[in-house]
Amino acid sequence: MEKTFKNKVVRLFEEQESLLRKANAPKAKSNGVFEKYVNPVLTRAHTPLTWRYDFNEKDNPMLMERIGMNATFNAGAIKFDGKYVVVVRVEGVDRKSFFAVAESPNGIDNFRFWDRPITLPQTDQPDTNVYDMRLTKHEDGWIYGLFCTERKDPNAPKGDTSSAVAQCGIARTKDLVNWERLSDLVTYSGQQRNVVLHPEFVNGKYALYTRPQDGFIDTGSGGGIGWGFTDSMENAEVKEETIIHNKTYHTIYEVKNGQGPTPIKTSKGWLHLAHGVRNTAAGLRYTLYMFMTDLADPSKMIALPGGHFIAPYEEERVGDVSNVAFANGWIADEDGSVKIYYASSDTRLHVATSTIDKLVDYCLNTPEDKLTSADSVDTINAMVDKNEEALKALGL
Ligand code: M1P
Repeated sequence: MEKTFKNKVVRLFEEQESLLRKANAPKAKSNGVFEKYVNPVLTRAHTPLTWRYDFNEKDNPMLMERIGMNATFNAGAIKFDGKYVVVVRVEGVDRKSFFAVAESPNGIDNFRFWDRPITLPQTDQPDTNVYDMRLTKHEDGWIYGLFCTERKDPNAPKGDTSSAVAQCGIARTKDLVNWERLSDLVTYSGQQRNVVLHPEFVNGKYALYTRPQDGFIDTGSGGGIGWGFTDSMENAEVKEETIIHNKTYHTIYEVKNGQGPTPIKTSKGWLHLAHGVRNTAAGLRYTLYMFMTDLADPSKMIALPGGHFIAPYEEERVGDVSNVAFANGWIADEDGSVKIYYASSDTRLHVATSTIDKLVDYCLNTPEDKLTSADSVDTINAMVDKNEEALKALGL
């Protein structure tokens, strides 16, 4: 084909189209709890070419990318108009994250970004960076997006150009296109990240999962998953936070933890997905864990399976921030299937599939972490004892 400018443009679109239409398939091996998939569902190569290239031949005769995209990760998720919709944290090469909607007909592949990123209205204190939106379809009729808004620390000493303050930004929408920005959440903790709105009123109030922290990276005396109430989402204020799941020595949530997506209601309790962080000689390791809380009191823990649920393995372990699995979105369908959108190493977005029945069974029947090696060995031995009988009964 003649290498005219137009031909080169056509080729770019064709190449991207074949990526966008690529079918996904479950990985060959599963632990029986969930299936991971062969391909990530969104990478930086999936971002629209019209965001990145100037297709005016006069202005860009060598057809070079003008606005680079670095990563597509940590996505909120919702079923909307029959489609699987994710609100993705897209990070440009300028390090700024922003939100963009992508949709898929089946939630597994064929994800396609909408034409433009979300235009997020500002408060009177403009955000420097925004990320990790949790979507909650609340019983008040709005879809809320709670996210982290990051700004330079006004109290940083002169010359300190990296200290930041994280707080919870709030926006709401009915169509995922037009967003109304509300005031940032007020709490009486130093900083907040990983704040999530519970989907139902609790005692007539809006209920929020919080993550109080003293500093931007170090949570200091904070770090657990908190719980608090606000009378209204306009000028939301949580006066008191109660920690419902604390960070704990020698666990996968030793350094900090945070609520993932909006919990899912089941007949046996609320299913929660969260992330836990531990330290290693190679830096922090982020994995995902699950727990269940009481139907009538969503702050009351009723099951806490030990260890991680999803961890970054194989190629997932490497990326901009290696050794990270993070999730702030999942979708439960009416047939009981669940799609979990998790990101690996702050770089790309994946899906894992399971069912409500499996996740409830996982939460209720996985042994707890009893916090010592000796107890872990006892737990394994109890399983071996039980299996001697079970395998005999199977004639094996
Ligand atoms: O880089 C890993 C994650 O770090 C932060 O999570 P947390 O608030 O628990 O420390 C967030 O910036 C998150 O986006 C990121 O994936």
